[in-house]
Amino acid sequence: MAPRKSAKKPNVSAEELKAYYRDMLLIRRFEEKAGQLYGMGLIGGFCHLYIGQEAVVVGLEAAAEEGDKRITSYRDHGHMLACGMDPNGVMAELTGREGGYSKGKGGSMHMFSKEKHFYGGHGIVAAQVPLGAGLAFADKYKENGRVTFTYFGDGAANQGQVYEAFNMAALWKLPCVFVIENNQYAMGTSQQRSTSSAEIYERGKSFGIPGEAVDGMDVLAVKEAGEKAVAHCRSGDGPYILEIKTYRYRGHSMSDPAKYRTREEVQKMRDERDPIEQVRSLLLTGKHATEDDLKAIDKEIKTIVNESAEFAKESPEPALDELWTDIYATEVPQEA
Ligand SMILES: Cc1ncc(C[n+]2csc(CCOP(=O)(O)OP(=O)(O)O)c2C)c(N)n1
Ligand SMILES: [Mg+2]
Repeated sequence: MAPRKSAKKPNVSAEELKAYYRDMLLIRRFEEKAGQLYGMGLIGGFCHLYIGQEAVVVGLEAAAEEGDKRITSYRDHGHMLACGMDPNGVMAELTGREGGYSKGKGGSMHMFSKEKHFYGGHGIVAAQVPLGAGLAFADKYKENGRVTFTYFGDGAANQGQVYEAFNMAALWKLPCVFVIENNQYAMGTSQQRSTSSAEIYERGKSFGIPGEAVDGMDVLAVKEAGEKAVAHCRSGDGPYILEIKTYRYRGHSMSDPAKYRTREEVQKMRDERDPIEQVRSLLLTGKHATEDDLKAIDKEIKTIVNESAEFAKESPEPALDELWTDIYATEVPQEA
């Protein structure tokens, strides 16, 4: 089945469209700044950028309601910004500072926000999938009507624990939207080289889990599919799979020169499918916004991102005695 696309004349207000433009631009500019800070040696450890995939989280957040949960992999900055976490706290965690979401002790892959119902940030491929099913189990148990978005990649979709989670989620009718962010690569391995089926969402069929493929460069298509998935889960019908076909413009992580694909392939995607440009064009051609309106949004985003970088540079390093907090051990050992 061809991936879901949005209608030619989408039924969405100018305010909504502008909000999606703004939210995607925030992620794009934030990630560009993170890339710069990494290059300057201010960010250590792993750093996986989300540039190119912005429409996935922004579209799905548009379909979410207050109290819904989200959990994802290490490529997590976009998810945090899209659910409303503070850019200052995210950037300061990247630079390993006290003002970061994990007090500078977690870094790029390990941030959480109970307030925004964001459950991480997980470095082990697919490990978040059973955890997401567990979050959905808790909500079902509490009968609170909440839904969990469990994000994972095309590479992660080949992990065994995904199918154990599918089985339990289907059996217990858990309110979980399994979101496969198919960006076509798992590190340097393309989907064609690693994955037996072209349509990964179809694997849900053997568990009785419905699903569909979605054009992940089209934020309105993602929102529409997200609304369908959420309604399914909320009505008590169990999990739903969204395979969102997207693309990452940068390497797997900051240390990946991406020699496994051509520059032309990336450039073509940027030129022809960019999710932010698509919304920009909808706004202008539909006369929902003027060039000046968009410039004002660009300026606002630039200010937020610059401020987050300043905060992330100025926030102090964590104090040494913080090494003993937020860990399982409750007592400081007497002898090291
Ligand atoms: C269990 C496990 N195996 C291998 C790795 C190394 N690894 C990190 S990311 C990755 C590729 C995952 O690709 P995908 O799920 O498509 O996510 P993407 O990076 O494209 O977002 C691999 C193999 C790991 N972190 N955990
Ligand atoms: Mg991938």
